[in-house]
Amino acid sequence: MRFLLPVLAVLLIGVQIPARAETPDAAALYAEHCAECHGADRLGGMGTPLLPENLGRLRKDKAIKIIADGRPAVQMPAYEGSLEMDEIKALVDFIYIPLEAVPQWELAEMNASHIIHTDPAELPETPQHKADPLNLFTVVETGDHHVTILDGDSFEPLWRFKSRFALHGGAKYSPDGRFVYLASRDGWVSKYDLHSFQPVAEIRIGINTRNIAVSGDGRWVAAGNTLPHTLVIMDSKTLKPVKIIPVTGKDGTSSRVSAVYTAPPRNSFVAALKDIPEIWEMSYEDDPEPVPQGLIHNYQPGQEEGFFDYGPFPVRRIILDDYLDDFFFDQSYVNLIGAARNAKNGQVVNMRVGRKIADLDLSGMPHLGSGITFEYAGRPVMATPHLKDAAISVIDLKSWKTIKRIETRGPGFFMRSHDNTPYMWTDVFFGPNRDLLHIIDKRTLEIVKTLRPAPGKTGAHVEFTRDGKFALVSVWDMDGALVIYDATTFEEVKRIKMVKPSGKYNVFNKITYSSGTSH
Ligand code: DHE
Repeated sequence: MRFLLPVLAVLLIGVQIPARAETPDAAALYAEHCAECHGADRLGGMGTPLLPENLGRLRKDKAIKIIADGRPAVQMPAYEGSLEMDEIKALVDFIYIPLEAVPQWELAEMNASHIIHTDPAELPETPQHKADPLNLFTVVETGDHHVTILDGDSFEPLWRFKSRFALHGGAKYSPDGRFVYLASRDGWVSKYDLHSFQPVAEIRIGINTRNIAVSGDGRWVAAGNTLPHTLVIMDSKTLKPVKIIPVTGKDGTSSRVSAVYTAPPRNSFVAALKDIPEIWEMSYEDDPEPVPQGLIHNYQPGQEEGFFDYGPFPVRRIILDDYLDDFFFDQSYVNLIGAARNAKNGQVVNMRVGRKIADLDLSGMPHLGSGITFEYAGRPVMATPHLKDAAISVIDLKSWKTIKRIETRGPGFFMRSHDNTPYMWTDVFFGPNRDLLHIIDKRTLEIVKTLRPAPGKTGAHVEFTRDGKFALVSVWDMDGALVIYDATTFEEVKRIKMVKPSGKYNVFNKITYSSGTSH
């Protein structure tokens, strides 16, 4: 008993957890937990900007849930357990406070950032290296923000250079494959010469950027921003902006851009928008037809002003009943297949008639930017992984019905194939099996082989050589590698050390818009 009393006293004091007197210091919490990815100034970095202008459609209770549970699809960790609920709520209140002044990013700011590294007139006419210029790969190493240009025949790195911080999205090439354009999440667009391995030009066209596209005729580069809400068209030679298009709906709502792609047979750029249920198409023809902005039957003669958008790059709006997050075209570029992240269905929009023509059974957050198309049983089909389902959906591009859901060992991010291989490859990006890659036979839609390039490390993002004979895979780790497989025997042929390599892009496959690769 003599010993028990002090023990009891300690226990009693111990169980009285003092309530935190002070309210959480949201700014300090933000600096500690969020700034690294979302930017010290909340303007975005690896993660999206955290400003009321960008959180528009996200309710506060949903934001609380996201911080508590995390968002595995975007690699955001869960904070429940490491933060108290009042701290999470304070953080949410903090990110909804408008900045005193959101930095402007208009023509003046863009021009002030513009750099010409090499005068385009002084670039050599022919390649200054012996490699096949159309079988080069641009490999993005996100771990230390570098890019490696790899010879696709010898698999020897030819040039490694420091890139802008946090490149995201596919590398885009000029139609002849000579120049590569890269975009960073914080708005930098950079152009490099693959004949002489030197930078040509750079410009910061936004504070936070989604992605870029190069026109089918090679004359223009388009960028879609999330901050500010703009689409920017640049002259591809110098990257000088030629048009800034504010992204505003008919009711005045402004919107982030979800993605912009080029549609070569249509001579246009096409963009999906995150906060306005519209698709925008911008013709890059020399003398484009003016595009009506109102309902044609409301048109009164003499009402031209404000009723038509006159070129260059006039905006044709296709009105939808849902927002689109990401999309993908069929090989004809007539049909756009889109998905909204929260929606249960995908939707098919016919670009000729300018309206939705079908819904798709696509739950589980399909990652459509990674979709591929091929022939199955004499019919065109598409296949896409899902960020939240352990499955690949295969959809008939004529009937728009799902013909198979191929069960996988976990949700995947990327998928690839090539016209010269009967197989498609996909990763298992999330979950305990993230070190696996599946190889699926396009003729049977069955998994025929599962590879594990580096046990315990994410194996992801496949790309084929120009001839389709080899498949290159990233070991997505700081102590990572690029692993090259024989695409017929699935045997490893080479392993090159790299620092968290992410995407890799073969010049030929990209410029020919191969059905097995991203466009
Ligand atoms: Fe991506 C491409 C959207 C998170 C790596 N990603 C794309 C594209 C879009 C997109 C619209 C097509 C752009 C293009 O090529 O022109 N990505 C999104 C998201 O909405 C999402 C889920 C959330 C976000 O933060 O933006 C997202 N993406 C990621 C990542 O976390 C990844 C894995 C790592 C990273 O680098 O940020 C990632 N995304 C990639 C890669 C591509 C890509 C490697 C190019 C794929 C290709 O083969 O073309």
